[in-house]
Amino acid sequence: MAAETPPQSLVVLTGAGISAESGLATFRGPDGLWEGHRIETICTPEALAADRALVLDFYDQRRRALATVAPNAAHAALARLEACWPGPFLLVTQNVDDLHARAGSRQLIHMHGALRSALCEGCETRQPWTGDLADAPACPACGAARLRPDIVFFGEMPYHMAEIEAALEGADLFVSIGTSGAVYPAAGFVRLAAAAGAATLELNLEASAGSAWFEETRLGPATQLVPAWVE
Ligand code: BJW
Repeated sequence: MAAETPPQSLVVLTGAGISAESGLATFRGPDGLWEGHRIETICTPEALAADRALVLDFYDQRRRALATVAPNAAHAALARLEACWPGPFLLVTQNVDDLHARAGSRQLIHMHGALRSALCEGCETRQPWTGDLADAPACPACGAARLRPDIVFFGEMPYHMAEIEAALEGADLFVSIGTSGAVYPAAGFVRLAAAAGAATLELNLEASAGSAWFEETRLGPATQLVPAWVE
């Protein structure tokens, strides 16, 4: 009797490119500067300490912008894929928007944090947060310390790394969508997955810093490439 083939394990990584056609700016494209600042200079613990108002304003503006955008065909296709995928499935996003969840994705890790969440600088409690942080009261949990954006700054450890690395080590297929491959550790995921024996596919508008590591790269807008790959 032939042995049954086990269901394939899939890990998908997404970046800012998947939300670009929903109207959210990417970081390193032509519209990637915010009031003259690069993300590498705003998104650091040092910047928060030196100019707290600037950093809070940056994230307050982006949190408000979430109310004006909606998931696109690429987010929707990934949610459909998860619903019918027969094996282990994990969607890891570097994005701090909530468009994957609003499209229906559930096996989802926000490795760089979330705009609609606040982190206490004292007790490190996280709580859902939809308003501005610039004028937020002290942390409701400990009543003492200040709240900051629940965002992984440069030099800080991305969230859920052990779970992500375990999924990559067991993956049969790794797919990267709309990310430049400029920021680690996410930029190294393709090499971890390939070393574990996974097939690797990149879907991006243009060739990225990591393209050479993928077995296959398909170029085009995510709203076309992702539904075409999923169906
Ligand atoms: C489309 C499209 C369409 C457009 N359709 N596609 C030297 C060497 C190596 C590493 C380091 C180094 N010095 C420091 C480091 C580490 C550092 C790092 O990587 N720095 C680099 C700048 C070199 N990393 C860190 O500090 C991280 N922590 C860390 O490493 O901890 C230690 C550790 C050790 C061991 C294991 C684990 C950890 C933390 C990184 C935090 C990143 N934070 C940010 C901001 C927070 C979130 C936010 O404000 O939104 O995360 S930076 C920013 O870049 C954001 C993104 O998630 C991230 C990646 O950007 P992404 O998504 O790729 O966007 P873009 O704009 O770069 O690219 C968009 C792509 O889409 C492009 O390719 C377009 O072509 C494409 N596209 N339209 C399809 N319609």
